[in-house]
Amino acid sequence: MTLKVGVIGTGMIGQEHIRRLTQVLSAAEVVAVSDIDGARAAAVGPEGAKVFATAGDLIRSNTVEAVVICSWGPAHEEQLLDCIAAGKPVFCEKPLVTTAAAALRVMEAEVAFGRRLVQVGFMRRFDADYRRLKATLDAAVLGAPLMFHSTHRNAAVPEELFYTSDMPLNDTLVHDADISRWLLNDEVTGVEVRVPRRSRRGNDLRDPVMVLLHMGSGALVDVEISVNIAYGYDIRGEVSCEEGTASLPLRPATLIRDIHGVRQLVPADWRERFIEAYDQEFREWIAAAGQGTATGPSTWDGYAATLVADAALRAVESGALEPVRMCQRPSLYGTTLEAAR
Ligand code: NAD
Ligand code: ISE
Repeated sequence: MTLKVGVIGTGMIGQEHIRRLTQVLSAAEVVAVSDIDGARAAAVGPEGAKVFATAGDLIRSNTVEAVVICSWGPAHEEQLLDCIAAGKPVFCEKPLVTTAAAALRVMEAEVAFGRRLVQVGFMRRFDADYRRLKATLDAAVLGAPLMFHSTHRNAAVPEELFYTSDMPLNDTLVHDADISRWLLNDEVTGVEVRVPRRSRRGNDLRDPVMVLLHMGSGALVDVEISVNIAYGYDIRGEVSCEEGTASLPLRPATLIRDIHGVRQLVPADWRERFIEAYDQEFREWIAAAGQGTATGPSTWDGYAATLVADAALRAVESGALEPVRMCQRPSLYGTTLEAAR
């Protein structure tokens, strides 16, 4: 059976996911596209896909069985609520939404529906390196995790993207918040932010930032977010445990030897670094959506990351340790982090 998919938002990652769904993966077909820039949707939609004037029309169309949301974060809430009202499985790019109140509204709607429909685009959980790192930690051969060092460097902010000083904290940090919860089987309870000397390359942007996540177990996570590091997209992670450390390998592995010496290539951007992770993320989404449901990162996980982003924005202003207080986890999302996966 081929899953008939509608894609909302046909910008950078929308186009990337359309390519993936049409050229890389089987079992899915993009039958519809929509974007507030209708001309763009028409230009990048695959041949035969219907262009809908609004996201709501696409979601309610009988030809669409499942939806992929790649619009801007502030548009996600309304589109998610429409998908839940229509009872359609939906993959939503991160961030789930941009405020905790909006996350709660989406969670309430999904809980009232009674079945998981939403998968959030935290692709790191599908990356083979992160999965091996998690398997090592879960095997507990190194003892308890004490500290996680997470480095999140972007070469540059794409010129076409409207990127503000809040976005390293409410758009980029959400990946580190989610992967920390997932790797450590823990929740974030507080956030501190320190702002060092600014990079001249960022113009007026608050860049870089250093974030400290306090986890419920007492473990600490330090996160470097740089969004104008020039040399490439560099994602690193190392966990210090009681009896050893476990790290992500440097990626990709291509090693060049020439008259300048020996060097390793750094991926250009998220498209290159996580290409296999996005493929796997969609394989698993298609399988669950075909059954009328969702697995993987949930609305609860999106809510947790949104609370961390909110706390980080408060912390950058206050300079203090800002608490993260989560509501009680609905049973739809399991009782532990493991069960919710
Ligand atoms: P983009 O600006 O290139 O594309 C966004 C598109 O959405 C634009 O074409 C815009 O016209 C459209 N849009 C905006 N509001 C809309 C609405 N209400 N209805 C329909 N279309 C609408 O941005 P992007 O980089 O493609 O990012 C899109 C989303 O994907 C963001 O939430 C971003 O955080 C996320 N993202 C995730 C990753 C990842 O690694 N998982 C990487 C990049 C972007
Ligand atoms: C982008 O939206 C992503 O999600 C990328 O994974 C992240 O590295 C980048 O900083 C964001 O802007």
